[in-house]
Amino acid sequence: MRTGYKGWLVGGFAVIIGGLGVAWATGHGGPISFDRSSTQSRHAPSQALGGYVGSMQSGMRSTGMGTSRITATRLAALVKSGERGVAVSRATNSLTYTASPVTIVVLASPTALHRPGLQWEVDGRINPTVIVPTHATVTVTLVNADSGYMHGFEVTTAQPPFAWEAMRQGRTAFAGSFVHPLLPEYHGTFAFLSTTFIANTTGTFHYICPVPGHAHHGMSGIFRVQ
Ligand SMILES: [Cu+2]
Repeated sequence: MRTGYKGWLVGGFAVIIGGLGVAWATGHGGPISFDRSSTQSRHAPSQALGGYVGSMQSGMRSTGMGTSRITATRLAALVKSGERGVAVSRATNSLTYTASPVTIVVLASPTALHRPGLQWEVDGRINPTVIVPTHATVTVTLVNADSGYMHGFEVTTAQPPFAWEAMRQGRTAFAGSFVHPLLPEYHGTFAFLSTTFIANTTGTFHYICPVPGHAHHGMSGIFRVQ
């Protein structure tokens, strides 16, 4: 029993130290600059909660290398770059991309900027329907614009209504259509991370935040491949 207790204790300290390492690596992340080449990340599809946690943890370990931070000013420029090649419809609240590659900048819960939380903002629209052509190469840059909570990104096969643990309802729709949760706004800087995937299956999917409760409370939108 004593061995088990010690094992638990050592394990607990390892988790705490590991957590501090992540907090240091991300909270005090390097220079504030936007270098797209350094932000590419690919994650294996999360098949179940185990897969989700596994991919999130592997992502967290690489956070120090993969995550950068930008100021609100640079973020505005980044958002502008995501507005190229898209037809915005206010009537249907949709963004239609007709050519590959597709570049999308998604703001998670932008409470630190100007809007209420637990929703997505893409090209100035709230939770818009995103439409991309089949076989398009899609690069999504997730920016956590929330002042208090972590947010991730996933295009999932799950369909609404989304449960508390929405990430258990379906699978990651495409290899790589997942970004692990990023830390919130920190002293006026925003964590961001990109992923690139091929939208190789026609159909109606959804983009969600995989953090428990967030899709349930409104962080979701339609992602249509046609
Ligand atoms: Cu979230």
